[in-house]
Order: sequence, then structure tokens, then C-alpha cells
Amino acid sequence: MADDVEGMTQALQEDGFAFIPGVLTPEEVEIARKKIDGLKPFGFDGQGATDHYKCVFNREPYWLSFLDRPGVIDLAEATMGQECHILGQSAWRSHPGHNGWQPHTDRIFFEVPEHLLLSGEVKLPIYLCTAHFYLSDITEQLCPTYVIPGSHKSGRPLAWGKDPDPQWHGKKLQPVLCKAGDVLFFRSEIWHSGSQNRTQDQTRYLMQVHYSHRFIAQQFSPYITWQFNPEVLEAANPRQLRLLGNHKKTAYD
Ligand SMILES: O=C(O)CCC(=O)C(=O)O
Repeated sequence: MADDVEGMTQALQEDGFAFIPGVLTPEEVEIARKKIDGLKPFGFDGQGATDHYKCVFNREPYWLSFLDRPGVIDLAEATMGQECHILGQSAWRSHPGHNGWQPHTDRIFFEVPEHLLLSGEVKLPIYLCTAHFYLSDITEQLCPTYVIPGSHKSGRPLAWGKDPDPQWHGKKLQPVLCKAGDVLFFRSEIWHSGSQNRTQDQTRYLMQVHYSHRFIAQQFSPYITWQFNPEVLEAANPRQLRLLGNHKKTAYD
């Protein structure tokens, strides 16, 4: 599946997401979980039932390898251009008590009458996507991400948490149940939600990489005081450097 870039691109156009199994090995998952356990919050990071660490790629070179994973980066480049870059990379720990149920769209760039999208007269360009690297086996109890397949073709936004049980053409939000090491790659217009950790004693570990077309400004927090870590720049390969913003000397690619 990870080598079927055409099939995954088609899935992003039709369903609004592509599922890529087995991107990380069990050993890689184990190490990533330990690394998340070692993170210290600062800036806009959050701690509590949900620990949320932003822009982790800037903390040490270890995190860079998630930016250009085969299959995932190929899909990003095929859909958002050879000069696409990242907007951020967030590590999560969702503990018992975490409740992420907030159906929403991440970004609708312009609204389009639904019938034009359904008929195929208008095809929405892909500008912004998120890759979820699951670092836990995801069950109904352990906060799956929910999606409504095809709902990007509604052509309209779903405001954060306003409608707790949205439906689109009779379809409700469906949980994405998967294994640690799998990746869900979804476009910003898909109707989706986090959910509850209903377990007593398990934590969901998740890594997000946010990709966009080059023309969307990078949003590395805490914004005004942002500085690249020289050790990370030194270690990054050319593709990773481009994903961090080292673009060709042209403005419109
Ligand atoms: O926690 C999740 O699975 C979903 C996160 C999410 O919806 C988001 O970051 O936009």
C-alpha cells in the first residue's frame, strides 16, 4: 500500500483520507513512545489528561525521520507538490480521562456547492494534510480518530465541536481502528474527530506531522520567538531541510 502512491492519491480525492499500514516497525514504535515520555513541555505545549508537545522536530534530530517516511512523504509530494513542507509535528499522550470528541474540519480554503464536487465538475485541490502515526494499538476504547468518508465533498466547514453527531448523506463518524505503526493521512476538509480514552490504564501515543503546499506559511510555535535548533539543521538531509523550509529560490512552486 505504501508504494501505491496513485491509489493513495485517489483515496484522498474520493474518501478524503488514505490509510497506510505498517509504516513503523514495532521497535520504532517502542522507541518513539519512550522518546515522547522523555519530552519536557514549554511554550504552547499542554499537559494534563492530554500531553501535547508541539514542533518536536526542533528538539533533537531523532524526530526528523518521521518527516520523510517512504510512502507518507511520497503521498505528500504527489498531492501537495514537490516543494511541499511541514507546518508542524506534534506528539501526544492521551491518558485515561482524555476526551477529544470535537467533530471538526481542520481547514476549508473556500466553500464549494456540494453538487459540483459530487458530480466531479469541480475537483478540490489538496493543500493541507495531516499524517497520524499511531504509536498504540487503537481500539474503540483507546481514543480512535473518527472520520466520515467522503465528507470533504460537502464543500463546507464543520465548526469545532458545534455539532456533536454530524451526519453527511446518512453517514456518521466512523472509528479508525488500527495497529501501532499504521498511518492515517487525511486532508484538511474531511469531517473528523478525536475521541475518549475509555480505558482505566492505557495511554494512546500519537505523532502528527502536518504537511502543506509551499504557499501556506509555516506555523512553528511559539511563533515570534521561534528559532531553529542548529543541531537539527546540521543533521537534516536535503529533503528534510526542504520540509523545514529550505525552499528553491522561486516563489510559486
Ligand atoms: O486525536 C485525534 O485522533 C484527532 C486529532 C484531531 O482531530 C486534530 O488534531 O485535528
